[in-house]
Amino acid sequence: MLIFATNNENKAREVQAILPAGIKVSTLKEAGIDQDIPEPYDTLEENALEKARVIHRLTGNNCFSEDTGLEVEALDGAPGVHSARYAGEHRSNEANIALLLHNLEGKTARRARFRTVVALIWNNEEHLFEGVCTGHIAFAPTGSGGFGYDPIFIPEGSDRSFGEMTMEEKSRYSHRKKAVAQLVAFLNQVS
Ligand code: ITT
Repeated sequence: MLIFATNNENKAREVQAILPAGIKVSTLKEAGIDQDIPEPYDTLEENALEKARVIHRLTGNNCFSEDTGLEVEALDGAPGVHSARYAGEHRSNEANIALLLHNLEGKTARRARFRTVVALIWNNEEHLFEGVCTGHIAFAPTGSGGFGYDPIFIPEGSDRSFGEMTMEEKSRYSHRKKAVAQLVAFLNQVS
């Protein structure tokens, strides 16, 4: 069994749609694990590893996790690793988006990127994979698809936000798709 150590159902849905049929993954919920995993560190890499380590210690299973951040150039990389709690501990997507748009008011330079780090523990060894999607922050939210910051992120090569895309369309550009593609390549090599 390979466990995906996440409590975020949107992430789980996206990752499961990306994985080929031959790679079977259980989410924490499916594995019957009810555990809130801390993300105490200042880098995506350390947080992703910590999540995978907690679940590996608990279950002894091969497992992976991922940590994602939205890095905005004009804000020196913020919200970055703090993306989930940008507007406070209540982790509200609407409040996070409102604060980000507020902090970018009057700024025309709106380049940004999503970065996903996948941490895999496979036969007691740790591996990291990274996926980046560059684009820019819109002036207002559009669409009701996706999750998190999707309604205000327009990937390079499109004029629509992730919020306006289906999951399959988002995956053509996405940070998560690129990181998971590397995970899949690794798993195909070793299994
Ligand atoms: P885990 O259980 O996997 O830790 P999480 O919800 O805590 O799930 P993250 O810390 O990785 O996930 O997410 C950081 C923030 O970035 C959070 O506000 C998400 O909504 C947002 N986010 C992550 N991936 C995103 C994506 O593909 N599109 C838009 N927003 C995203």
